[in-house]
Amino acid sequence: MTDIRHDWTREEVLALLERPFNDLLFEAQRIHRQHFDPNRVQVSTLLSIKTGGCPEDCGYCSQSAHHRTDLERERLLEIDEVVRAAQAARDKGASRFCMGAAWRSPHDRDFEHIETMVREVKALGMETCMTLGMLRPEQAHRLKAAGLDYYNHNLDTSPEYYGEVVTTRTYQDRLDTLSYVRDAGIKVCCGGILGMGESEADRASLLQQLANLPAHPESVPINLLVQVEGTPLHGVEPLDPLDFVRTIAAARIMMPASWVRLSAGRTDMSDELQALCFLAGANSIFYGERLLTTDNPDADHDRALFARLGIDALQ
Ligand code: SAM
Ligand code: DTB
Ligand code: SF4
Repeated sequence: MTDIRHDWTREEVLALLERPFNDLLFEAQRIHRQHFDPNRVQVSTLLSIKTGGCPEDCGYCSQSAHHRTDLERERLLEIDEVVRAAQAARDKGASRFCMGAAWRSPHDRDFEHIETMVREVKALGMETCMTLGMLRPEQAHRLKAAGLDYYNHNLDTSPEYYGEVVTTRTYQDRLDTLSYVRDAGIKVCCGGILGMGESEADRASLLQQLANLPAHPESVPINLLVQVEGTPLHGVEPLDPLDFVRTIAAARIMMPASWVRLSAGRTDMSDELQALCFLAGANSIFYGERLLTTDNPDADHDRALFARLGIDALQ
């Protein structure tokens, strides 16, 4: 078994990212097989429970009130709307339901409502995940008590590039919430976005941050930027797809026991590119036609892709 390390240096990560492609993928797949069944992929379905009007200024996001996008702002969904969406996702084969809100942080007045959502989705026999922005320690404890399995909170990019993308919060704010979530005993889902105009050194630095956290996030979403018209990052130079695959492979090598999620951006990827991502060690995806506010591949297409690749969805 490979060691679980928390002492990666920038040079080591850069050296990984720069290895000959075949060596890097071979090593990632070798390590993948020590920890996981290579032909099984976990599938989660997302739902935006509160859309748009967010006070944060994240340069990639359709939901920021700072940018002029086409998005309609919506109220917090009712419990029965969420439960119906979760049921539909479960019936289509998703085993985890991830609920996202366009908040800087949740208001205490909404908290009982949020707790009820967690309880009711759990009662359907699904795993639950939420992403609600920054939390205080007692809010993390309340979510744990309600039965929340995962909390998603991304570092998104390197500490060095962060200020180019978001100015309304700091990297340390993100790290603080991650520690409250971990300390409350909730599993951590934490990753980033590639293709935001960052350098290879930034990708190395993001991976170093993730792997050197006190515990590796149980789930590591690697998103490819979905370019949304009206956001500051619309029109940024696209990333070389092979560099996306390299980053997945390095994440697999550095966090060998974590679920690495091939996240946003799949509608811009060929089936063959996605197959390379699975070979590089990605073993979870978002499943269903919608991410939060943007499109995801059709469920039928994903089922056909899994069948072509001999992949089973994990139940
Ligand atoms: N407001 C909360 C927060 O930021 O933590 C939760 C929702 S936010 C939409 C969740 C994550 O979605 C972000 O951290 C970011 O990684 C990802 N995301 C948002 N817009 C994206 C885009 N256009 N392309 C790729 N990933 C995106
Ligand atoms: C994550 O890393 N990616 C998901 C989930 N965590 C919440 C969100 C992707 C959002 C893509 C853009 C949108 O649909 O608004
Ligand atoms: Fe708000 Fe989250 Fe979008 Fe940032 S990523 S603008 S915090 S919804």
